[in-house]
Amino acid sequence: MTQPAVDLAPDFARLRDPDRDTAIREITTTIVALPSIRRHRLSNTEMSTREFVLVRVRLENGVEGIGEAAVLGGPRWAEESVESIKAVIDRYLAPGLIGCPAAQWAGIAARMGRAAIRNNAAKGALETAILDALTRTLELPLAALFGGALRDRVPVLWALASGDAEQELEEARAKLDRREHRDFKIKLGFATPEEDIARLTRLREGLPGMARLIVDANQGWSEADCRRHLPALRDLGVSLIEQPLPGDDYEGMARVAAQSPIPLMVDEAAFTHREIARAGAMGCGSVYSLKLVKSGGLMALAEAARVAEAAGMELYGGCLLEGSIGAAAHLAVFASLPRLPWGCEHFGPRMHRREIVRDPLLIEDFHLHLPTGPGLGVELDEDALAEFARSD
Ligand code: MUC
Ligand code: MG
Repeated sequence: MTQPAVDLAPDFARLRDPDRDTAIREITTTIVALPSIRRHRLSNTEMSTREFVLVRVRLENGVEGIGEAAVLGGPRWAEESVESIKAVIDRYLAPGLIGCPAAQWAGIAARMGRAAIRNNAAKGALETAILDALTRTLELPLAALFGGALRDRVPVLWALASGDAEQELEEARAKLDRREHRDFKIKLGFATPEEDIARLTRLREGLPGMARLIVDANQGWSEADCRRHLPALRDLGVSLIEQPLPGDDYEGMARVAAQSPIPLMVDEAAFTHREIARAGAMGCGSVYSLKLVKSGGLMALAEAARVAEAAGMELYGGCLLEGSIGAAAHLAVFASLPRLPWGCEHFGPRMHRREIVRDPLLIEDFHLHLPTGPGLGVELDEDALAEFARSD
């Protein structure tokens, strides 16, 4: 494990009056639409263009921070859409934050909590941009706010989600050949369970170099489907089953988990700390997928990791297909966690034909590398942003 060099002595000379210098002067939001490299299918949504909201925050000292609010194909994976995120930030969150010092980020999170319930993607992106601006001011990497990076790279898997086994085999072989990914997550639930198993069998046979195979049914299976098909998943060497049942079916998840030879991962079922604690206590799964869009802030994401572990769940670095901005935000937290046994799934930066940052995150030797530099460590590409900003 390589220890990155982190300068823990901020240049306070640049902050003669921290509250005044880091006061929020301006918050802007832009909807961005990036063409994907291929169609990405989930049980309840699909997309060929990935839309997200870019949040920009400028402080009184002139420093700018950025954040990304992700959705998957409209208000389908969760209730937020890019339009609702933009409206909630512009109208309900941003006005109350103008003049607030970024240096008092706990107060800012509390203010956002009072201004809007849930709307976690909106709050998460806004907090990211504020913390990016603050840590750029302090000339510290964002991870310093979470105790500092314990690792400079995290294992990263790739998701196979076109539904066409032959295309998926070709895609996975290219990832293996380039030593980018050797763990794969197969999206299930948009076909029948029998078709899912046939596709998985083909992928398992065709990918002898695959290390770890996990599946995500995105709430698309029933309890009976699980009982019928778990033995086949076990025989195919599946390591983890993510959210097979509807998110609110805690009892069903607990019954399936109790009988399953394969660990279950809790995803859509648990957003809040209380939901995480409850899912763990009820035995709904033994792994938890950490996501900014569920926690509603990076501070809350770091807390969610502690709650999940205390409730008996191992940690998995989840995503909502964020690009490099959102992935760098997650990485700042993931890198500071004492344990992250399942690595992460931030393959999103490679899902677009082009990104809106000048320095997309590096995936090499099966790992996603923590960017260096202050703040998030990624810089906006204004030309790309102008090209892909949605005008309507
Ligand atoms: C999810 O449910 O995990 C993350 C990767 C992917 O393919 O879909 C997302 C959402
Ligand atoms: Mg999932």
